[in-house]
Amino acid sequence: YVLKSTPGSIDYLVWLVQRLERNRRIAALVVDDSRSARTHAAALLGMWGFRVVEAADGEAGLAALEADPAIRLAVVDQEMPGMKGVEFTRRLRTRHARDHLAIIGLSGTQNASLIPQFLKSGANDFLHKPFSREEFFCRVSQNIDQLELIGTLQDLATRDFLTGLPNRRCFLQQSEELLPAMQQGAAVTAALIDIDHFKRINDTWGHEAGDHALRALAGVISRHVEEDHLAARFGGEEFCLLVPGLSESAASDYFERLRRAVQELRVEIPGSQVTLQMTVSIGVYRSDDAGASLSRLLGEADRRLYLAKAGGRNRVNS
Ligand code: GH3
Ligand code: MG
Ligand code: MG
Ligand code: MG
Ligand code: MG
Repeated sequence: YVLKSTPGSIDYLVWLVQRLERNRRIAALVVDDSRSARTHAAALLGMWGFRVVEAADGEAGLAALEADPAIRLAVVDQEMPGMKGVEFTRRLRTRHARDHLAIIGLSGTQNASLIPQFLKSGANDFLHKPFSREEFFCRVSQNIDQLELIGTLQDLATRDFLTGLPNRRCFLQQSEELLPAMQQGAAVTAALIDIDHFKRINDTWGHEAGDHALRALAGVISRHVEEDHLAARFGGEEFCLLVPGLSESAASDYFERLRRAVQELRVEIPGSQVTLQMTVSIGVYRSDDAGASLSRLLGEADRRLYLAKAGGRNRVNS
């Protein structure tokens, strides 16, 4: 990790406090059969703010990880009775990907082939015992920084910047993944939601007011959906939904309620006296054909959206 400023300066203290605050939200697992080595590593991690979970062997380590999803770092000794560190690492990686968990191998031996074995088994890094405090902190911090960076990049790649909803790419990927399970014995409903005459809102009140309207609509949609419904900003002023398990009448009620909630929405534009209103047109396609593809569902919803627009807007067409 990169030390941002001189130790002892105020900047340094601020950096240190931020680091401790961040680490407090993260749990670290130490897997080592030697009680003294385990306690030492745990104490160092504790000093850095981490909540520490200890395990004396591989089986206990695997159980700890299953029980505690807050664990984002595992420090793993090689020489242990039963499962060795390399084998433990291999087993961890089948369940916990690199974007969720960092693994640091540990060993006191000088066996040169051990480091590549750890790395090939999925470890991010390696430390020789005994290690200095400073090296330990550097390696731990660098690995946690990397996890954080991956998280930030994943967020940027999957979330729509303006509204905070999943973006189109994320929606398509998740839908492709979840659609087969959704279609098991249940109908799936796809919908496209498009703001009516949105260009007029931009033209009349400015692009920034338009952005407020988009965020407000995203808020309405977010509050409307339930946990197993997929919602996203599909692009521009168009949003999409994929909802499993609705009967025909439940689907029409669901989208009619959404349409009405948008119609009743009042969007205050900060710094002006303007309060915006908007309406949406919604194209809905419900299918209980378990083989219906995502592109078919969305294509049919789009056709129905077009009809809702042609029919006068501010309506649900299914
Ligand atoms: P219709 O009822 O037929 O859908 O009319 P419309 O005006 O809503 O549709 P049109 O496709 O003509 O215009 C969509 C507008 O949405 C044009 C574009 O500038 C605007 N838009 C797209 N993305 C954004 C955005 O992120 N912010 C703002 N403010 N406007 C956007
Ligand atoms: Mg050991
Ligand atoms: Mg259009
Ligand atoms: Mg529109
Ligand atoms: Mg549009």
